[in-house]
Amino acid sequence: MAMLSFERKYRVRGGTLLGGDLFDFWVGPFYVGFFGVTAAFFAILGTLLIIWGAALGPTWNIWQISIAPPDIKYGLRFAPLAAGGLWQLITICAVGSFVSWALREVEICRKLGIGYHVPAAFGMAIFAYVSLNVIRPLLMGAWGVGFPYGIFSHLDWVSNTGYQYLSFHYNPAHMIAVSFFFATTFALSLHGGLILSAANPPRGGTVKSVEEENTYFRDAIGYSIGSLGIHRLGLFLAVSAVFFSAVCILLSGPFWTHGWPSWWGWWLNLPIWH
Ligand code: UQ2
Repeated sequence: MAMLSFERKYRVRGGTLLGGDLFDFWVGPFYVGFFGVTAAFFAILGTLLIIWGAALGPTWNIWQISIAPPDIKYGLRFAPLAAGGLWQLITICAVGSFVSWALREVEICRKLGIGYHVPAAFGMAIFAYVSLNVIRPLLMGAWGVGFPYGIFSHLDWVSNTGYQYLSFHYNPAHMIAVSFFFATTFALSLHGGLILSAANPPRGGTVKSVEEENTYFRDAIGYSIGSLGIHRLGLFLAVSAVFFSAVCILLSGPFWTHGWPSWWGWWLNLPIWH
C-alpha cells in the first residue's frame, strides 16, 4: 500500500464505540475494531451457510443456485434448515455484517473527526434490505414473503412481486424512487462531466479552476449550485432514491393489497370529474 507512510499520522487511538483499546489496531491497510471482528464473523459464517445451502442442490450453476425463504405456512417461526431455516440464518448473518460494517465506519469517522455522512448513507441501504427481508415479512406475518438468495431467483421474485400488484409502476412511492434514481444519474453525469472537463485538459493545457466550473453552468442555465452544493445534492438524491424504494415495498402488502393501478381511484373519483 503506497499510502501507508502518509496514512500513519491518521492512525490515532480511540473513537471506538465498543471494545475500548482491545481491537483498536490495523491489519495491513485495514482498521479492525470490535465491529471489524463481528463483520468478518457474520460475513464468513453467512457465506459458509450459503455454500451449505448450495450443496443441498439441485445445481452448482452459479446463475441458478438459490436459497429460498421458508414456505408461508411456517409464518414467523423457525423453519427446518433445508426448508428455509438456512435462509433465516443467512438473513441474520447479513443484517449482522451490514450493521457491523456501518458501526466500523462510524468508528473510523470518530477517529478522523469527520462527519457521519458515509455510515448514514450506508444506513439507508441497510434499511432498504431490512425492509424487504425483515420489516415487511414481520408486518405480513411470514418470512416466506422475503426474497430468495440467488442471482436469477431474486430477479424472478422482483418480477412476480411486481405482477402481484398488477403494475408496480403505478405505485406512487415507486414513481418517486425511480425519479430520484434518474435524477441521481443525471446529477452524477453533470458533475463527472464538469470535473473531467476542467481537471483533465488536453496535453500541454492547464487545469481550470472552480470559477470556470461555476461559469459553465451560469452561462448554460444561469445558475451554479457550487462545488460543495453538488455533493450535498448528490447525497440527498441518492439517499432519497433508496428511501422511497424502501417505502414503496413496505406499502405493498402491509398497507395496500390491491393492484397499484386501482390506488389511483382517489384521482378518478374526484368530484371535479362528475
Ligand atoms: C455546479 C457545480 C458543480 C457541479 C455541477 C453543477 C461548480 C463542481 C454539476 C451544476 C448542477 C446544477 C445546476 C444542479 C442540477 C440539479 C439537479 C436536480 C440534477 O453548479 O458547481 O461543482 O458538479
